[in-house]
Amino acid sequence: MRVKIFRASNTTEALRMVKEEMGPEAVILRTRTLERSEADHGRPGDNIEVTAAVDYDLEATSVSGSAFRRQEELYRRWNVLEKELCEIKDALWMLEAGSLLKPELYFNKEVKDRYSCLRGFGLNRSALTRLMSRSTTAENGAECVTGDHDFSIRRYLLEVLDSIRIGGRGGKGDGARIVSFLGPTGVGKTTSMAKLAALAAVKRGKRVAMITLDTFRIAAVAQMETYARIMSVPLEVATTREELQAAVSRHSDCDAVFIDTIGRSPNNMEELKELKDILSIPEKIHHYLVLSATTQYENLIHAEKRFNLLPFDSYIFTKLDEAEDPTAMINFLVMGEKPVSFFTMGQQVPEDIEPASKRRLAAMMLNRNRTAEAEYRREVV
Ligand SMILES: Nc1nc2c(ncn2[C@@H]2O[C@H](COP(=O)(O)OP(=O)(O)OP(=O)(O)O)[C@@H](O)[C@H]2O)c(=O)[nH]1
Ligand SMILES: [Mg+2]
Repeated sequence: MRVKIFRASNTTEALRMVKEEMGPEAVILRTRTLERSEADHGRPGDNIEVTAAVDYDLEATSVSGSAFRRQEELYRRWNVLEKELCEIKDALWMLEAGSLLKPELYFNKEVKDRYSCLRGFGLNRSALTRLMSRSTTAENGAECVTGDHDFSIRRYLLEVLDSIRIGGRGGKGDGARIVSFLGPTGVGKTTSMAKLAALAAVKRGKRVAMITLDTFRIAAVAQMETYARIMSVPLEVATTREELQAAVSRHSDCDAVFIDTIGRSPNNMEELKELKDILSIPEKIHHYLVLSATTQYENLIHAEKRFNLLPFDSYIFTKLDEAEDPTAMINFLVMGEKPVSFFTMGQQVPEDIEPASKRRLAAMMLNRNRTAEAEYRREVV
């Protein structure tokens, strides 16, 4: 007989796991609800335990007395290992939580659940510290333990989304009149600008003008001229502050003026200062910092720090379609001080852009969470 213990958040799920692993012949020996102290050692939310067994065909498998004893020994060792793993997990938790939490909260089930759920979303240490430092029901002396895994995920997901600012499209109505697109090289500044300019000119019938400061990259002006021709909007080229000022003045009757800038390395402070100087005209410009969702977290933080020299007003995140894992962007937005205005998710102009939304972020995070959960199940079950 082979005996195995399954744990899940509800009986149906546990029975499904039994059937999947041991087949329809499996017999249920015991079903019980775990004590909270026992459930603490397992996955968050798993509080139902089912013990199941299947009979061996003794002849077919030739399980002799000694083989059976060997198997028993293996189960015994497995149980010891499982116990030790739980102890190691607890020790790690204490180590991790030590710098984040008050000691009296280490053993609080809600705090522990919240922490592992947030970590399951891929939040890094900085983002976790920021979120965990907010007060919880546990800190207020109450516990909110429902045992419903999905409920907890939704609850903590909302908490992450609450910490991200959306908007900052440069004012009321259609937003700021003059906007610029700043950022590292190749992130999608020109394409994002073309998308927004096309939406304003073609879809909303606004009077639009485009100005490019990018005479550096070969074919940059030609790229802009093509967009301008398709949209039937005027295009100006400026390389100095005076030329930019003159171009902006020539289009003072436009509803929207879009300024494309040269991609700059965040490491080159000289070039960034030069860009700041060109953009320092008296008219108010809403500066978008354009960043790619495929960029690593540390590089996003670095770019933000350097481009804040301008300073910029809000973010546009591009290439969501290429980012297999959104966590760098999510961590960045949790830590970010500015709001996120737009997401782009493809190369098509103007289709592949949308106002940033918590709904999109939630979908990306849940998708990541589901993938991680599926991998976890494949490994553990
Ligand atoms: N997959 C995908 N590609 C994008 C997206 N946005 C832009 N691109 C592509 O990224 C490449 C670079 O886009 P550009 O708009 O030229 O980038 P840029 O920031 O203006 O580049 P520089 O001016 O050279 O600094 C192009 O091939 C775009 O089609 C997006 O949301 N998804
Ligand atoms: Mg460009």
